[in-house]
Amino acid sequence: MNILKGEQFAPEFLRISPNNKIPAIVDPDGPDGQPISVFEFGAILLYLGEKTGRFLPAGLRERIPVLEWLMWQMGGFGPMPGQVHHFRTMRS
Ligand SMILES: N[C@@H](CCC(=O)N[C@@H](CS)C(=O)NCC(=O)O)C(=O)O
Repeated sequence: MNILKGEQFAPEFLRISPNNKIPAIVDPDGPDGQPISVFEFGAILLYLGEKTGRFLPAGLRERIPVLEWLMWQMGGFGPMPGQVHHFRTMRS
Protein backbone atom coordinates (compact mmCIF):
# COMPACT_ATOMS: atom_id res chain seq x y z
CA MET A 1 0.00 0.00 0.00
CA ASN A 2 1.69 3.18 -1.19
CA ILE A 3 -0.08 6.08 0.46
CA LEU A 4 2.05 8.57 -1.47
CA LYS A 5 0.43 7.29 -4.68
CA GLY A 6 -3.06 7.45 -3.19
CA GLU A 7 -3.52 3.68 -3.17
CA GLN A 8 -5.33 3.99 0.18
CA PHE A 9 -8.35 5.33 -1.69
CA ALA A 10 -8.78 2.23 -3.86
CA PRO A 11 -12.23 0.70 -3.30
CA GLU A 12 -10.76 -2.71 -2.42
CA PHE A 13 -8.61 -1.14 0.31
CA LEU A 14 -11.49 0.99 1.61
CA ARG A 15 -13.43 -2.22 2.19
CA ILE A 16 -10.68 -3.18 4.66
CA SER A 17 -9.90 0.27 6.01
CA PRO A 18 -12.88 2.62 5.52
CA ASN A 19 -10.96 5.61 6.88
CA ASN A 20 -8.30 5.15 4.14
CA LYS A 21 -5.49 4.72 6.65
CA ILE A 22 -2.75 2.23 7.22
CA PRO A 23 -2.20 0.04 9.11
CA ALA A 24 -4.94 -2.46 8.37
CA ILE A 25 -4.75 -6.23 8.36
CA VAL A 26 -6.62 -9.20 6.99
CA ASP A 27 -6.37 -12.35 9.07
CA PRO A 28 -7.39 -15.29 6.86
CA ASP A 29 -7.78 -17.37 10.02
CA GLY A 30 -10.11 -15.13 11.99
CA PRO A 31 -12.79 -16.06 14.52
CA ASP A 32 -14.56 -19.31 13.64
CA GLY A 33 -11.93 -19.87 10.95
CA GLN A 34 -13.42 -17.11 8.78
CA PRO A 35 -11.32 -14.22 7.45
CA ILE A 36 -11.53 -10.94 9.29
CA SER A 37 -10.18 -7.48 8.52
CA VAL A 38 -9.17 -5.01 11.21
CA PHE A 39 -8.24 -1.34 10.84
CA GLU A 40 -6.87 1.19 13.36
CA PHE A 41 -3.63 0.56 15.18
CA GLY A 42 -5.22 0.03 18.58
CA ALA A 43 -7.87 -2.36 17.33
CA ILE A 44 -5.23 -4.38 15.45
CA LEU A 45 -3.01 -4.68 18.53
CA LEU A 46 -5.93 -5.64 20.76
CA TYR A 47 -7.09 -8.19 18.20
CA LEU A 48 -3.64 -9.77 17.89
CA GLY A 49 -3.17 -9.74 21.66
CA GLU A 50 -6.54 -11.42 22.20
CA LYS A 51 -5.97 -13.92 19.43
CA THR A 52 -2.46 -15.00 20.40
CA GLY A 53 -2.83 -14.70 24.16
CA ARG A 54 0.41 -12.69 24.24
CA PHE A 55 1.17 -9.13 25.35
CA LEU A 56 -2.35 -8.57 26.73
CA PRO A 57 -2.51 -10.02 30.24
CA ALA A 58 -5.75 -11.61 31.38
CA GLY A 59 -5.58 -10.13 34.89
CA LEU A 60 -7.06 -6.65 35.20
CA ARG A 61 -4.16 -5.28 37.26
CA GLU A 62 -1.63 -6.44 34.68
CA ARG A 63 -3.82 -5.44 31.74
CA ILE A 64 -4.33 -1.84 32.81
CA PRO A 65 -0.72 -0.64 32.15
CA VAL A 66 -0.88 -2.22 28.69
CA LEU A 67 -4.11 -0.35 27.95
CA GLU A 68 -2.71 2.87 29.40
CA TRP A 69 0.30 2.83 27.09
CA LEU A 70 -1.80 1.73 24.13
CA MET A 71 -4.17 4.67 24.67
CA TRP A 72 -1.19 6.98 25.10
CA GLN A 73 0.22 5.80 21.78
CA MET A 74 -3.12 6.11 19.99
CA GLY A 75 -4.25 9.45 21.41
CA GLY A 76 -1.01 11.13 22.46
CA PHE A 77 2.05 10.21 20.48
CA GLY A 78 0.73 8.43 17.38
CA PRO A 79 -1.21 11.31 15.82
CA MET A 80 1.77 13.70 16.05
CA PRO A 81 4.17 12.05 13.57
CA GLY A 82 1.15 11.11 11.46
CA GLN A 83 0.17 14.77 11.13
CA VAL A 84 3.75 15.88 10.52
CA HIS A 85 3.97 13.41 7.65
CA HIS A 86 0.58 14.43 6.28
CA PHE A 87 1.18 18.18 6.29
CA ARG A 88 4.78 17.96 5.06
CA THR A 89 3.51 15.86 2.13
CA MET A 90 0.59 18.19 1.44
CA ARG A 91 2.85 21.25 1.51
CA SER A 92 5.06 20.13 -1.35
N1 LIG B 1 -5.87 6.51 13.62
C1 LIG B 1 -5.07 5.74 12.67
C2 LIG B 1 -4.04 6.66 12.07
C3 LIG B 1 -3.16 5.95 11.05
C4 LIG B 1 -2.53 6.95 10.10
O1 LIG B 1 -2.48 8.18 10.38
N2 LIG B 1 -2.03 6.42 8.98
C5 LIG B 1 -1.45 7.30 7.95
C6 LIG B 1 0.01 6.92 7.71
S1 LIG B 1 0.98 7.10 9.18
C7 LIG B 1 -2.20 7.09 6.66
O2 LIG B 1 -2.55 5.98 6.34
N3 LIG B 1 -2.42 8.16 5.90
C8 LIG B 1 -3.05 8.07 4.60
C9 LIG B 1 -4.10 9.12 4.40
O3 LIG B 1 -4.45 9.84 5.37
O4 LIG B 1 -4.60 9.24 3.28
C10 LIG B 1 -4.44 4.55 13.41
O5 LIG B 1 -4.03 4.73 14.57
O6 LIG B 1 -4.35 3.46 12.82
